[in-house]
Amino acid sequence: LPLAERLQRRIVDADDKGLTDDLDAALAEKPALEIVNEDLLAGMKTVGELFGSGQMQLPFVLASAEVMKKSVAHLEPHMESSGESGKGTIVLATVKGDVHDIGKNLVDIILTNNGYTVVNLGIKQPVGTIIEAAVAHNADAIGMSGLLVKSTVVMKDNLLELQSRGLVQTPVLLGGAALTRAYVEQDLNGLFAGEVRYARDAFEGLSLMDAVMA
Ligand code: B1M
Repeated sequence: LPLAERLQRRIVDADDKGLTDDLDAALAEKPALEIVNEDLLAGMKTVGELFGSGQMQLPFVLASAEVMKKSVAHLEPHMESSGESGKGTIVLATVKGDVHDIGKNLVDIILTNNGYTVVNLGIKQPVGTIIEAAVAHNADAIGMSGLLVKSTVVMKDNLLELQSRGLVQTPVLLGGAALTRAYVEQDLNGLFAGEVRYARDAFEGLSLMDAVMA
């Protein structure tokens, strides 16, 4: 198989024997972030489709996720960094009830590499913890990630909680596969007195942070 397809297969088959050799070979051809976006994410997409259609069982999805994480960890030192720092602070979390963190951690890497301080709280974070961290770190923005459909409801409840505590001055960035731009920018924006924005991917997360700090 050509290298790009081999990397995709490695994610789908959770095959990490010789993984770093393939990643190093890919690094000789293109930037680390392109490898993530084009090859590794394509593999995860296939995993999601196979799982969604009942052709792959959960333990295998978990194994694929582990190979994805190993790959990102191997590529991370090669990712482009702007060399800046102190551009602003974001508190980032996967919302309550949701364990998916690969996307959130990519957002962390990309923001960190571009000069932001990221307070990454991890997975399954209740809104109270997110609020405490935002206050403690005097955050310029709050970022919430979640991939489950039920997480879109949790995000709505979290916004209402922020609002009831009067925390509407901190912009909120939302991302994750179950969200749509319309849900965030129309429905959620309509019920939240502050600013809530949708990030389709980690790069849009970065441009939204740049806009917040501009
Ligand atoms: Co889960 N899972 N999973 N899973 N899983 C999905 C999300 C699902 C769509 C699969 C499917 O059915 N096709 C489905 C959700 C269906 C629904 O809600 N309607 C699902 C399910 C059902 C479940 C369980 C309930 C299964 C079960 O137990 N029966 C369970 C949930 C547990 C829980 O959360 N309580 C579960 C568990 C797992 C694993 C643990 C096995 C594993 C996660 C491992 C981990 O993250 N550490 C897993 C995986 C890997 C997936 C899929 C296959 C891949 C997710 C992924 O990592 N994608 C996923 C299928 C899919 O997404 N279509 C699926 C790659 C990642 C880079 O993308 O996170 O979307 P993503 O991030 C993107 C953007 O969304 C954006 O940037 C990233 C790219 O640049 N982004 C942000 C994300 N967050 C952002 C925040 C921002 C900005 C951008 O700013 C704040």
